[in-house]
Amino acid sequence: MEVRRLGSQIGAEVNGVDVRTLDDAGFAAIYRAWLDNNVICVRGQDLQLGDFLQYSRRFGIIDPHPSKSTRHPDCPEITLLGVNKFGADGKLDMAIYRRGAEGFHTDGAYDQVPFKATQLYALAVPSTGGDTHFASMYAAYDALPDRLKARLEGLQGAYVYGGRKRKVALLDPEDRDKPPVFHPIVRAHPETGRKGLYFDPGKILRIEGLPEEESDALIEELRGYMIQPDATYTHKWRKGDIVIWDNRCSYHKAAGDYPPDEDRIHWRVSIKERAAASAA
Ligand SMILES: O=C(O)CCC(=O)C(=O)O
Ligand SMILES: [Fe+2]
Repeated sequence: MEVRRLGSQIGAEVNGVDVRTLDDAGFAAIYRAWLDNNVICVRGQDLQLGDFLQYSRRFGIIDPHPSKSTRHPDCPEITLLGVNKFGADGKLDMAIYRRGAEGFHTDGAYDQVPFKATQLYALAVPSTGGDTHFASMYAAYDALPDRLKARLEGLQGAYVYGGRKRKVALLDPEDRDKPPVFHPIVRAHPETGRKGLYFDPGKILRIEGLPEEESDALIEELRGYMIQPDATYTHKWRKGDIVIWDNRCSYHKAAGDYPPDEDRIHWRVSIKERAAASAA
C-alpha cells in the first residue's frame, strides 16, 4: 500500500489496495491516513453494492440520507448522485445536477448528530469538469483572529436542511419542516483533538443568542474564513475511485460544471460515529 499526499495540507491518495480483501492492519493504515489528511481517495476499485456497504461500515454506522427520492432503489442506505437528472419533460433537474454545488458545506449539519464522514464511489466520470473541492476546517479556525476565537467560544449555530433559503427540493414534503438543531461553532475533533470552525452558511439559520443583525454580520464574517487557499484540495475523479471525507474537519463543494449530457454517477453513504449513532 502506498499513501501519497495530494494537497499542501489535506488530500491524499491510496494505491495498491483492494478494499474487498483489506485486513485490519491495512484498514488501520487507511484510517490513520484519513485522520491525517481529512480526505483520502482509494484508487482503482471494482465494487458491487455489498462490497461498498461492507467497506463503508468499517468507518462507522451508515445512515440513510433524508432525501428519499435519491436513494438507491435496491438499497436505501446508498444515495445515488447524478441519476435521473433529466425529468419526464426532458428538462435538466438542477437540484440533482448541481447537488452539493451551491457552496462549501459540511454534510448533515441539520442533524442532531452530524455525520462523521461521507464516502463516494465513482461509477461514471464525465470527460471534463465534475471535480469535488475540499477545504480544511482546522485551517479556517487557525486563521481566525484571536478576538474572533474568543468571541466564538461557547456560541452555537442553529441549522436546518435547506438553511435560510429553504432549499428543500430533494426532500419529500413531510420531511421539510424539521426544527433546527444546534452545534458549537468551534468544535474539537473527537479523535484528533484539533479545533475547527464548524460552520455551514447554506444550512445555518442564526447564531443563537445574538440579535439578528449581529448574527447575520457574524455569519458573513465567518464565511470569509472558511476557505484558506493553502489548505484546499480539488479531487479529479477517475472511475473506480472511493473518496471519503471527514465531515468533522473539512468543507466540500461539487464543481457542478460538467457537460449535462454526460454521466457523472456515484454511490454515496453518510456515516455516523458508532457511539453517537446508537445514542441518537
Ligand atoms: O458530488 C460531489 O462532488 C459532492 C456532492 C456533495 O456535496 C455530497 O455528496 O455531500
Ligand atoms: Fe455535501
